Amino acid sequence: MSLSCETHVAQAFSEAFGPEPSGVWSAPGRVNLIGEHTDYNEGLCLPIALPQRTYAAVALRTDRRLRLRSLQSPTQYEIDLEDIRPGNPSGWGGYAAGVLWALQDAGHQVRGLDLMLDGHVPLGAGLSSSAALECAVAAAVSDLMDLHLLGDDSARAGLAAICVNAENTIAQAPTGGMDQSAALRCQAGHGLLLDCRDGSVEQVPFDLSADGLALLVMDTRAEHQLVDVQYAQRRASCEDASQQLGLASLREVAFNDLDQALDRLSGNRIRARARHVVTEIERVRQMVALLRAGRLPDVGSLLNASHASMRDDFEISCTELDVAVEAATTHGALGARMTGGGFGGSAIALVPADSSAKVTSAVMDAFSDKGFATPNCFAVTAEAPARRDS
Ligand code: GAF
Repeated sequence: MSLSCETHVAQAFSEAFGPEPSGVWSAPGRVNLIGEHTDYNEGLCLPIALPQRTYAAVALRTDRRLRLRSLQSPTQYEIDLEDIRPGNPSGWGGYAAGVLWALQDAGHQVRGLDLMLDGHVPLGAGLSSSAALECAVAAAVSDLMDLHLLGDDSARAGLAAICVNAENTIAQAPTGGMDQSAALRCQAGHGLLLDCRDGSVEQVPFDLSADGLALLVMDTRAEHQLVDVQYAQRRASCEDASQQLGLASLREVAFNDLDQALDRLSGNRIRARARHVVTEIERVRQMVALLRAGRLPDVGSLLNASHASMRDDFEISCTELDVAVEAATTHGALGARMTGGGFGGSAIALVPADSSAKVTSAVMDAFSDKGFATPNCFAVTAEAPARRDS
């Protein structure tokens, strides 16, 4: 009989540290259904929490030392809370230790801890394994230190902001915050409509089985160079565009005023970046309206338009992602798009459930024809946010 994920990580904790952990917490990876590179533009996005989760077995210590272990990495960390700073520790330890640092930065009293991680969110697949790690650790620390940050949505919004600070400041990744909100604030069976201007959320029904549909993740296994640099460049271009327009962010450009706004920007490239953001926010609105009207099967063209916008205007796709989307849509998917930061990682396809196998094999064949690595294709549903498991 196979062990549950909770039992497995708890046993690994005991083998590494001796006693049993105080408990096990977990947080999910995410796919974003639509609304890409909108979060740092104060826009809208619509992620779901994945069934794939990262598990953290944790016990508090009486001193201020952190001992960090992972079943996915031979790297071990031992560090005092006082020594955590931007870039230190580096690697995955920065995401875990960064959460302790950010909790202190937010004014909470924290202590040292022993931590064993077991990550089931595919790494490097653009499915937010790092946010899942941060949020599993944050959930554990909140419970163990009685911080009460895992309660209602407003408490969870505060904890998400702390995890974003950890990622931006200690792990030094200039990301926008969607992923931590997804891991902490999504609900099963729903997409999370996140308004990144004021942090408010709405739960939008996302019931694939009611319509006989499935959502396929196609992890291309493509990892391209300079992803971090490219992400930062896109962010800088958006800031440049909003500055040229004299606006706080591109969110302030109304969709109906897009053409006039584009006329006021200098350079085709920056116009294309702004066009992606403004049209993508509008696509989120349209998709939410369709979902609320019970018209999930009709969202395919929005997914396709989103992909085209990321490929042509925001230029964050890559050949592998384009091939996956093209193969899926020509073999029965209702729509498909890359998801996440881009330059590799995963695409998603909305498919009739009885066409899943056909679409998957079409994608595999297309990759094989091109000589690409074999993609990892699997169906996902909208699942629960970060929680205590045992
Ligand atoms: C990555 C980032 F972490 C998010 O903040 C978001 O910008 C996303 O890329 C693109 O939508 O996942």
